[in-house]
Formats: sequence, structure tokens, C-alpha cells
Amino acid sequence: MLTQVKRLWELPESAATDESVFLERRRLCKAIAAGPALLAGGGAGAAWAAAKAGEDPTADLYPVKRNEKYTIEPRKLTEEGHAITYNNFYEFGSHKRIAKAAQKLKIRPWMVKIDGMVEKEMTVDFDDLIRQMPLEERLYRFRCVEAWSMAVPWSGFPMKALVDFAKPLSGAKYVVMKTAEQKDTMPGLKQFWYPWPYLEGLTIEEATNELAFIATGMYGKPIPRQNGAPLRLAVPWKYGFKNIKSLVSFTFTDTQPVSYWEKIAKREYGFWANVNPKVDHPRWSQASERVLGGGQKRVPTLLYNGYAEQVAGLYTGMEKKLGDRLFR
Ligand SMILES: Nc1nc2c(c(=O)[nH]1)N[C@H]1C(S)=C(S)[C@@H](COP(=O)(O)O)O[C@H]1N2
Ligand SMILES: [Mo]
Repeated sequence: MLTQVKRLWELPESAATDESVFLERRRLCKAIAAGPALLAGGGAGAAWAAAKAGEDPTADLYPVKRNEKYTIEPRKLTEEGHAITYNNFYEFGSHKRIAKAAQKLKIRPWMVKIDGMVEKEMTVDFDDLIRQMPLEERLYRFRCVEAWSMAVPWSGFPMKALVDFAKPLSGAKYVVMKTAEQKDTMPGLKQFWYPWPYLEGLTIEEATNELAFIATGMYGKPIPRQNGAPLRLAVPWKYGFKNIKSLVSFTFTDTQPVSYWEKIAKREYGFWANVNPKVDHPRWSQASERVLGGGQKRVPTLLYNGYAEQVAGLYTGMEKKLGDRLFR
């Protein structure tokens, strides 16, 4: 059993397979109807993703105004076609090409539970919630623990707005988030050895840091299913796996949760998971990354993925106790 789990979480397609190889393979595959879009490379898959967006009851909200404060230098914006066809979403399969399978995800009605240490527990309809939140667009870098990266325009709202809305009690120290479990649409859930549901957590200080963002849109439209519709976390100074998708609950607690990947392989994927080029993953270097759409070329990884100015202060005084655990 353990060996089987180990093989499965060794992220088979990870650093080894270039997403342009996928696009190329798909382009050559006659069975795929979207031919012309695929030839454009970046446009791959965009046709059906956009069609779905048209049916979305929040479509009228987009595009939202960009907050110019967040810039992605030295990176460039990733072409939409790459960002929406090269994904990690284990509920739909433990490889990168889940975009098509993820179209089965049922995203309405979508209820969001706010519970635990809050003034009043509640369940809100996402379509009501989003209309009470201050929407904006932000360009963010994104760095997966597997050493590939992208830079995308998220639309959504600061997580602080959600925390304020939730009114946590003063004793709450963490917020725990969970992904939907849809047995009928998510074939990955049959892989019972994974600790479903996908779960992540942040300290309240992290969740209310200006950078912590709840993304509801991408590229000026509602977020596609494969990227975590209808709402997902965007914490750009942390590795990609902290950016939990398709959220159904926010639970406030005084106890540090054990996150999904931490349950699977604690030594490799910790609670903090802050990006640091100097702290290697036990099985590979984190010093550099491969940029989606950029072939095999690698660029240096930045401390806190380039966001030290905003977030380094969250961790002062913790290095002594946590050491490298802050960075994996
Ligand atoms: N529910 C859920 N959230 C998830 C994952 C997942 O498998 N399931 N994968 C994570 C990982 S490892 C990464 S790199 C990002 C990928 O986000 P993207 O597909 O939008 O690029 O989602 C994160 N959130
Ligand atoms: Mo990842």
C-alpha cells in the first residue's frame, strides 16, 4: 500500500513533461475538434472554456478593474491556453491534463460554509457572497512545488474581506479550507488512499495579509472549472499546492490543521510551504523553475516568489523554531 501511494504522489508528469508537448500531442490528435485554436498554441482549449463562462450567473461581473499595485516582473503573463490546460487537480486525475474531465464539475448551486470559531456560523450562496465582495483584478506569479511556474491575471477579492465578513472570535488562529467532494463528477475520489477532501489552512495573519486573495475569475472571465471554479485560493508567496481549489468551507479554529499533502508526505509538503530557492525539495532542487510556455528554459526562483516585501514580516522570529519547515 505504502509503495503504491508513494508511486502515485511522485507527480508523474511533473517537471519532466513540457506543457507544449501536450499541446503538440493534442494538436496532432485528430479526435480533438478545436483544431484551429490549438494551432495558435496559447488558444488551446479556450474555445470550450469561454463557452462555459457564458452560462455563468456571475459572467456580468467581469472584467473587473485591475489593481495596478501587483506586478509580475521579471515574469511575463502566461498565455491563457497554457494556464487553463496544464493543471493540477487530483480530484480529476493525478496528471496535468484534467481540463476536459473537469468540465463535469457541477458549479451551481454552490454553497459556502463559514463555521467554527466565528460569531455566527452560516452557509452562503456563492452568487450572493461574490456580490458583497470588493472585486478587482491582480496579476500574480504562481510557483508550483514541482518547479514550474506561470503568471496569471486573477479576478476576485482579498481574503481579508471574507475574514471580516466571517467575524472570527478573538481566539481563532487558523482558517481551514476544503474543496468540494463530488463523487459523481470527480473520478479521483475513487482513489481512496488519498485523504479527501483536499484541505488547506492559513494562519489568520496570513489570511488577512494583503496578498492572500480569493480568485473567482481568470483572464477577465469567471474562473474555469479546471482552475478551481467557482472560487479558489491564491497565495502567490507559497507553493502551488496551498492554492486550494473549488472551496466549499472556511472553518476558523485555534488548532493548526494537517493539510492534504502534509498527510500524504509530511517531509516533502509542509503546512507553511513558502517559496524559497535555497531550501530544496527532498527529491529536487528549488533553485530555478520552468516557465509555462517557455520550453525547457529555466529562470531563478525568488525568495517568497518575489513577495518578500509583503510577507517576510509574517515569519520574523519563527525561523529559529521552524527552520526549513517554513519553506516546504
Ligand atoms: N482541490 C485541489 N486543489 C488544488 C490541487 C488539487 O489537486 N486539488 N492542486 C494544487 C496544486 S499542486 C497546484 S500547482 C495548483 C494548480 O493550479 P492550476 O491548475 O490553476 O494551475 O492547484 C492546487 N490546488
Ligand atoms: Mo503544485
